[in-house]
Amino acid sequence: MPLTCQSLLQAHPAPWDSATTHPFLAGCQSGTLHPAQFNTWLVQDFLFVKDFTRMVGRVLGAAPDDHIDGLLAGLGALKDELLWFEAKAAERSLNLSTSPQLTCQRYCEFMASLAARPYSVQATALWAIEYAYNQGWQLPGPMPEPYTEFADRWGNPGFTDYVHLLAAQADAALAIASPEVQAQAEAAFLQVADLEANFWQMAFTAAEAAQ
Ligand code: HMH
Repeated sequence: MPLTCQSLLQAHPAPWDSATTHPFLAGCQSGTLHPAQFNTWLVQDFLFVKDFTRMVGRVLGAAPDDHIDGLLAGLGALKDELLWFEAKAAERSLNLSTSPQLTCQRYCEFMASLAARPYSVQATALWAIEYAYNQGWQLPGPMPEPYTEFADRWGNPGFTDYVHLLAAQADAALAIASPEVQAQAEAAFLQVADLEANFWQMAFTAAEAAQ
């Protein structure tokens, strides 16, 4: 039985739950999150998305012909997303010319390291990174203002379709991967889960200290 995105989720429910449910997201939903916590996330996630865009560019470079179209669409959406982050930061008078925190830096280093991995490992990590936000922002239920547009960005039906496409592409690549490479893909999935949990925690606590 080849590894699939679905089998990864079934094999590792606890790490995936930690990646996609966090007091940060619950706090957005209940209105108890402090603006400093949200703003920390916003700035750090902008820095993350810049490096994530570079990663998707590298995944595209390694992709088979029939995956190019979907990845190009993803890159087009990331162009809009970066501009949107800049607009959101400007509304909140946040300075985006700042350094990544250690947790953000570690995530970016992981994404850079994927370049040395086979395409199926890269495709699995890409799916996991996008699915984490697709689920995370939707699981708490409808988000009140000012968070509605943030939840919609990663929860909207078009983005959900894109995540399904990424899963299908990862599954296709995993189906022809060796057991050794499948084991690397599983490890990458677990790393993404861990890095996601840490990213929420970074925003949740770093800003608390700054109150
Ligand atoms: C930390 N993970 C993080 N930020 C994002 N914007 C995404 C995933 C997008 O899917």
